[in-house]
Amino acid sequence: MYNKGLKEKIKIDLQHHLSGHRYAHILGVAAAARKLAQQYGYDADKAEVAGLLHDVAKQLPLQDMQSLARRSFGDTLPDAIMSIGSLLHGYAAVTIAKETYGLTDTELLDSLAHHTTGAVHMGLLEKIIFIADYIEVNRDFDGVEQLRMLAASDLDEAVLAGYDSTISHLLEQKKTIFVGTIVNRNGQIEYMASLQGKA
Ligand code: DGI
Ligand code: FE
Ligand code: FE
Repeated sequence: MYNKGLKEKIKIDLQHHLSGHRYAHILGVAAAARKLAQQYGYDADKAEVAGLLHDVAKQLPLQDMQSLARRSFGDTLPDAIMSIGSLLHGYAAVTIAKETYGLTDTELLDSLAHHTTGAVHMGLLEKIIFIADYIEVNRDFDGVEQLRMLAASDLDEAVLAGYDSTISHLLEQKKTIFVGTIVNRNGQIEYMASLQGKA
């Protein structure tokens, strides 16, 4: 299923549709996702395919993203997501994964949908793609080295640090913060506290 033929086909399509910069980022995310999957015990080929597809819709016009997202999610997405390409591209990627590559696995599709804003309860592949997006080799922001180390030692701490990094960045830039991002960060903190309770 998640074999070399599929990966090569996706890569050729990406090269046709995306800038060199975005393509390099995607290859970085796919490699980082593969490595995290090996470390945390997930199907590495599936994680690599999710990495390859996470930003497949990133450079489409907003209207195209909207119609793609509607085909998978109908009218269920908040306006705040439907109206901003930077928040919508993961949901649009779900439809491309399904319609162009015949992928139906829920964990994979969820990891595409939620890679930008996370989700209240993320599964392992969702966390892997969420974090791979920050730590891939081409990323160069303050704190990226720390996040790489955290990802290697504790995936849940890294997820929380990922939310914090995005929120800090948005605060600094005086940008709107999608309320769901805050809700999802709260969910991660509550999940981590529940693990502590069980320890
Ligand atoms: O697609 P990438 O650039 O690889 O990364 P991404 O999908 O994680 O994030 C895309 C952009 O979305 C990034 O510039 C930060 C922005 N973003 C993430 N969360 C929020 C947000 N923008 C707003 N306005 N609100 C958010 O909550
Ligand atoms: Fe993205
Ligand atoms: Fe990305």
